[in-house]
Amino acid sequence: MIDKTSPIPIYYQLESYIKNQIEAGFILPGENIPSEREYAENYGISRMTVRQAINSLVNEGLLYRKKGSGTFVSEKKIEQPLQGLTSFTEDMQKRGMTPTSKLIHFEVIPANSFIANELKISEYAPVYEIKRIRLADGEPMALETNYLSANLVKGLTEEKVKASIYSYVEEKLGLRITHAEQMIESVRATDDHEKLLNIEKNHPMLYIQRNTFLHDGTPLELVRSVYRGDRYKFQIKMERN
Ligand code: 16G
Repeated sequence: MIDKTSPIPIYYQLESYIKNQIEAGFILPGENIPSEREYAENYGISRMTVRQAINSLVNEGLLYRKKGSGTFVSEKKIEQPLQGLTSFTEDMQKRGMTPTSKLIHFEVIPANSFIANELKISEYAPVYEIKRIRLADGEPMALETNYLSANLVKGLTEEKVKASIYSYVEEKLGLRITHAEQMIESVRATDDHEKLLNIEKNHPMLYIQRNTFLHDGTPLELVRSVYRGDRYKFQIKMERN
């Protein structure tokens, strides 16, 4: 596995070897990998070289360290396509995962000037402010805050948003959701995220703002979401024209 005569650096050979072991399922997510000492002894290489390989995999997010207990294999990231306009519920169901939501805030508030402008409604008009933790198979993935005009999306209740906002809007209200604009930025986890999403402070997160529209251009929602950076990656197909 390690070829000392190869021009490929040893740390890189070890890195590829560990990666293959993970991909092949020999070491599973949540399991710990052998210690630096074990790798060094088994392959007759220095601990510094082992550390270099492991550090690189930790930086890539494939492994994570837990103080005092070793280095573990991370959960596989969810690869989310960016080209289709889908809901969290649909995304998870398509993957065979069970979506659930933990509602932490539901209130009708007067729109401030920013929200009014985004939703193209007048300032102080009633909007729902909905904060949900989105879970996949019981694991918290994202924290989402939606703003929707209460005059447009009539009859939304706590029960309904615990299920799916998009299916209520489409199936019950008969509105046609057609397009959205989305912005993605990297941020660090705050105290709030730490508590609600069960992650460490300063953890890398993806902040997403989505403005969703109906077929006639009416803004449906403004959504601010924070997704776990260790569990998500976004994918898009591009064509050069
Ligand atoms: C997704 C959307 C969100 C939308 C929600 C509706 C992002 C990145 N994603 O999470 O805008 O409000 O789906 O989901 O913002 P639901 O129909 O399951 O309630």
